[in-house]
Amino acid sequence: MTARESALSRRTFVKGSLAGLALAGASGSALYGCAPQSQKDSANGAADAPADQIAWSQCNVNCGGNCVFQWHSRDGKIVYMESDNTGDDALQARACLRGRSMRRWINHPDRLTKPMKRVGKRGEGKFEEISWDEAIDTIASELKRVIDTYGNEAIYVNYATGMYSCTGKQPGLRLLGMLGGYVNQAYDYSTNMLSAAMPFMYGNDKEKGSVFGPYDALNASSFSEAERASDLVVMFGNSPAETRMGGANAVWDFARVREAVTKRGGRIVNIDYRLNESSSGHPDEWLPIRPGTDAALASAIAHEWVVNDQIDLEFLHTYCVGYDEETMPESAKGQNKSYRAYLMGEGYDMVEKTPEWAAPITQIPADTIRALADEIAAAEAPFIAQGWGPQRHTNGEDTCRAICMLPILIGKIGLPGTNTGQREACPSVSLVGGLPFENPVKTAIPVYQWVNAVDHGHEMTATNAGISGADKLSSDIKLIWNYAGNCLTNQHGDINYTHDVLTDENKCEFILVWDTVMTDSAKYADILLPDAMRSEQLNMQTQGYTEYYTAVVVGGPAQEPPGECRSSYDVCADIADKFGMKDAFTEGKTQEQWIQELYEAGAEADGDMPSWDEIREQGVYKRTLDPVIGLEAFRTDPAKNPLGTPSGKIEIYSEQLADIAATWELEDDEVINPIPVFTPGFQGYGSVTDEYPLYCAGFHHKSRTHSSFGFIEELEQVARQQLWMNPLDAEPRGIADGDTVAVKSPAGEIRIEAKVTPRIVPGTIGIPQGAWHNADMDGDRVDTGACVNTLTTYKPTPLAKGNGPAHSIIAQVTKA
Ligand SMILES: Nc1nc2c(c(=O)[nH]1)N[C@H]1C(S)=C(S)[C@@H](COP(=O)(O)OP(=O)(O)OC[C@H]3O[C@@H](n4cnc5c(=O)[nH]c(N)nc54)[C@H](O)[C@@H]3O)O[C@H]1N2
Ligand SMILES: Nc1nc2c(c(=O)[nH]1)N[C@H]1C(S)=C(S)[C@@H](COP(=O)(O)OP(=O)(O)OC[C@H]3O[C@@H](n4cnc5c(=O)[nH]c(N)nc54)[C@H](O)[C@@H]3O)O[C@H]1N2
Ligand code: SF4
Ligand SMILES: [Mo]
Repeated sequence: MTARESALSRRTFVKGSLAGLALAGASGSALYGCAPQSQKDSANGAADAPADQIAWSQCNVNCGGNCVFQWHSRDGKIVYMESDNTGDDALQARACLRGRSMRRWINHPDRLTKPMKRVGKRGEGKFEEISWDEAIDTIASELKRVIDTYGNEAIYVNYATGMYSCTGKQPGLRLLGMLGGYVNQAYDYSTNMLSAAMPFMYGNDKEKGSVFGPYDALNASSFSEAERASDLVVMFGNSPAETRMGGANAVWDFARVREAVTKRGGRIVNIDYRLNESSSGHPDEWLPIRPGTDAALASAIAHEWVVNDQIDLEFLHTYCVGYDEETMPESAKGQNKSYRAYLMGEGYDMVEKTPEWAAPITQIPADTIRALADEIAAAEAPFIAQGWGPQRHTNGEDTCRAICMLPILIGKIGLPGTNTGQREACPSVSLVGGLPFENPVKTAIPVYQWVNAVDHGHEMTATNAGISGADKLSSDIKLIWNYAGNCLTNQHGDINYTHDVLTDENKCEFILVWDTVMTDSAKYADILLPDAMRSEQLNMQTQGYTEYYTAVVVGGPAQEPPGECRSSYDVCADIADKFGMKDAFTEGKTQEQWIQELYEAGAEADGDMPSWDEIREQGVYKRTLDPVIGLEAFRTDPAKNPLGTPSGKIEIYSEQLADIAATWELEDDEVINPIPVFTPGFQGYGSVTDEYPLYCAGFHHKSRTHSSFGFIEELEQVARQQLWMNPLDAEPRGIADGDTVAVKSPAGEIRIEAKVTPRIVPGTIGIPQGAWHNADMDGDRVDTGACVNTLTTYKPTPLAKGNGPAHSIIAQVTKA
């Protein structure tokens, strides 16, 4: 496909614009397949129905799709939505059912429409409407008080992903930066353990041109490359059909991968604790595995390859450090610390990692492990990819590296059709930037540590809590700025514990929440602001992080924001005014002017994007990217293109990790390993008890994006919040499909409907993450909303200090 894939869309486009939306002509609307009856009548001249106003927008939730919305409005009110119908239909970013329900969200009677202040206890959810003046005064004076009393490191901008656009969250960051800054966050909730651990293996060094990113196209190959040249796809906990659902999203790429690979006589193997929707209904092989044990499976496959002489020694000796004694760094030579010594039971735990060893851990029979080892070794171009489920465990830091050992050991890296073991690549191109901001504060906390930083930040250091940019925190967190996120409670770990920390007003003194509906996190606000949604203002966003195409969407507004909702840009400008900084904040520009300027800067840098006037007309600009092969340059010439590791090679053994393990303050059950070994982790393999005899893991659910859309009843009807449970576990408990059950973990208790199904490995239950927490927090705290974070325990992982407990839980289930 050519770069200017948008040519067709320009010809067929139905005109829409900012103020005074142009009316679509009857012939224009007839170009779209699914115009409603009144429109079709109008096109035929049968009735005199009013023509729609058209405005473009995008789905801004954090699923990475950034699917295209084409809003149809009448009398200034959205009436229905079409999705992307521009250009080549193989490249249409068509919205999934969630995106297509956005109108129900935007026009929901529960929309927040006025600023409010808390009148009850924190978390109780009692608020009183106030004026914007009062809200802005309070926010400005609290910011001033906290900065004057505790310094800027007492301000924390909570992790929040509900609004992807070039504005939205950015105005707040720009404002806070101008006020002296805020404590930064390292990593994210998506790839927390992987982002912390993988750079030790594949490197991260800007000067060497090897920068690590969990979403990048440097360390991973694209699905389009698998489609082009792979003959076997092995996926560990990766479900594009659920987590990248929209039109031009990876689910579509994956469908094409399946077609191409099977045509070549190859297969797709999906390793997951449940039969996920990416493989159900297809002839792929599902290998049910106990969650959190992928490193044991990888070790056993590796062991097979060693004993059958299927290892690529030449590759390991040329490109890697630490496979065997020959390539161990000086500091670790002669101590049986190589990866091979681990596999053969000559070092570390002194246990040989045979398939028979792995079988009871993983629940995968030894013969099946052997067959898989043979199949991968025999493939010409195995494409091995892991989703982010396996790393979102308490042993995730080792698991993600252990999976990457598979392509490394057989030298299937940097070659056509292969992948590095990471998730398939996402485009590294952003066509447009966001509102600029700069944070003078350089100190960062690992993202999952914020509750600890509220509770006892002053005790947190580089070696006991993973603080970076400084040796320690200078203050506890005293002010939380929470824009478009539900991570105060719902999406963070251990809601019951977090509630106790947040309700102590001596700890965090001020909480600002900015949302569109009354979420569980919003209940903890001291000031709660209503936001105008993207489709209610001029908006722009570049492509998401999941498709191998690049795009930019510019459009809106499709209707006026309800009540007193305003854009965050305008509100932040008013707060800046209280500090005498309005002009510096706005630079004399409106949000619309910023967006145009950002677009034009992107277009100029790209050289191929349409003009501002053109994009305002066509709404969408997109083009495909060429397939990429992860680490191809390194494979071709490792001397010229070294990795960003200290040795410039793939570090199977990391001296840096060995150093961290020796110098950090760790608890007895916290282990950091220089090589990727199998460790059970906290509430991992072997930790079940009589009281909590089941393993419990989570997964991302198709009826929501996290908690977003969680209140749209129609979506809940499509894919209900249910507990997955194998009949082998349900029957002895007298539980039948559809029963309401109680799930109890060491952290809390929920009520949920049981889905009794052989689609989950026995001994483990599965709960979709993101359901809306609903409990009497002054009473029994039993969560009838069935939010999985009522069950997770707040214990950050050893290296990343991350949200591994998200998928590592032990539990008991009883009939409620
Ligand atoms: N146990 C467990 N916990 C998890 C995970 C897990 O797998 N298991 N996954 C984790 C991951 S990967 C992530 S990314 C996080 C995500 O956690 P969050 O970033 O909190 O994501 P959402 O739950 O989607 O919350 C987004 C919020 O933004 C709001 N919003 C939407 N549009 C607008 C807008 O226009 N303006 C404003 N102001 N607000 C808006 C929504 O109403 C919603 O409250 O959750 C993490 N939590
Ligand atoms: N529909 C929908 N799409 C989304 C989101 C959403 O909430 N809903 N969230 C978006 C965001 S922000 C993110 S970060 C991504 C998340 O993307 P991922 O992190 O990849 O999603 P998960 O569902 O947590 O995990 C992927 C798969 O891993 C499996 N799994 C869990 N633990 C293990 C394990 O130990 N071993 C193995 N082999 N498999 C395991 C799960 O059953 C699941 O099928 O998705 C994005 N897309
Ligand atoms: S796939 Fe994701 S971005 Fe696309 S419409 Fe669905 S929720 Fe929105
Ligand atoms: Mo995420």
